[in-house]
Amino acid sequence: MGIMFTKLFSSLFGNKEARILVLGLDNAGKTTILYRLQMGEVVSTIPTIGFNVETVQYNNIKFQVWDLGMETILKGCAIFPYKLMLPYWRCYFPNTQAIVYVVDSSDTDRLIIAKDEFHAILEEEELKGAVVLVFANKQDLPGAVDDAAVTEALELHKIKNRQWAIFKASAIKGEGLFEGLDW
Ligand SMILES: Nc1nc2c(ncn2[C@@H]2O[C@H](COP(=O)(O)OP(=O)(O)OP(=O)(O)O)[C@@H](O)[C@H]2O)c(=O)[nH]1
Ligand SMILES: [Mg+2]
Repeated sequence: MGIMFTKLFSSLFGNKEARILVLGLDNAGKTTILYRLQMGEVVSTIPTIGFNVETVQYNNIKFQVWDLGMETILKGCAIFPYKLMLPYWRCYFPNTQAIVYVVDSSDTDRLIIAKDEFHAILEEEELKGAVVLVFANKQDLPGAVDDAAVTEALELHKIKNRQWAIFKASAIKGEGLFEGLDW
């Protein structure tokens, strides 16, 4: 009876929950996006060591957002650190409904690394069911490429059997982020 009531209450008041992983190369803007969504303001960030987890309430959905600072330990390493770090983060992957992949659209030299690591993440067994939202972030910077260029660089059209979308964003200006969450 209690469970029935909780379910009825949730369906009436739309108390849904979603677990989201925010991933991307170091310096992409993951932590800035997390706090922009949570507090509606820009916080000054330092490279994340470990992870940040926050709850963001939006449109009757409670998003539990995990911002994994995957790169920090091996930053500057010439090999692909994400792939090395994946085994350490796997315990956070189960029950993830969405992956938010953040790209620094002005860091064009590293788009190829961003692509490689993105596809490595998509291969993860526990993340096979998660939808993918890509933020082509830092659109406010002069050298930033647009969403079409990021789509091509990340080879998003190769994604099979899951929903994906890409949005232009500027975490600093607060643009594009809620459009992504709406999706
Ligand atoms: N111009 C501009 N700068 C941004 C934007 N988003 C983030 N930044 C800046 O980029 C830098 C890195 O942002 P973070 O949010 O710390 O990046 P991160 O992805 O969490 O990095 P790690 O924790 O190292 O993995 C900071 O100086 C931010 O202020 C943006 O949309 N535009
Ligand atoms: Mg961070």
